[in-house]
Amino acid sequence: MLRGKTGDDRIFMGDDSFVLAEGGDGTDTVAVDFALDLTNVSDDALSGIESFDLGGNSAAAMTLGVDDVLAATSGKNALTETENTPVNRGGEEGAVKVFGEEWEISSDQIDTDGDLIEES
Ligand SMILES: [Ca+2]
Ligand SMILES: [Ca+2]
Repeated sequence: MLRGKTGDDRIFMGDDSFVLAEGGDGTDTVAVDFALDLTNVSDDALSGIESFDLGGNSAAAMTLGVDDVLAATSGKNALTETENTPVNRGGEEGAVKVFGEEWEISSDQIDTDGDLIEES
């Protein structure tokens, strides 16, 4: 189990054997350096996460569905000031895939230095 605290946490994930990663309060980042498929992970596994960092390894990638976005973000994101909008930092182009027609990945429009995964 990886559990963040009230401050801004950086949670490193080296493989998908984690059971739980709770960001808690604050602006929390999950750093991923492998191909993470959140559609194969319980929706309970991530919570309170505001951003993902795929910049540490060229193999880093992430696949996620709408359920995963909703589960991981746990409401309003302090980075984006919007609901259920995680930020992706780093990674190769196309490294993040989102399933669900109503969601898209858009370039940063605000000062978060990343791509937003948001409702379109
Ligand atoms: Ca935290
Ligand atoms: Ca958080």
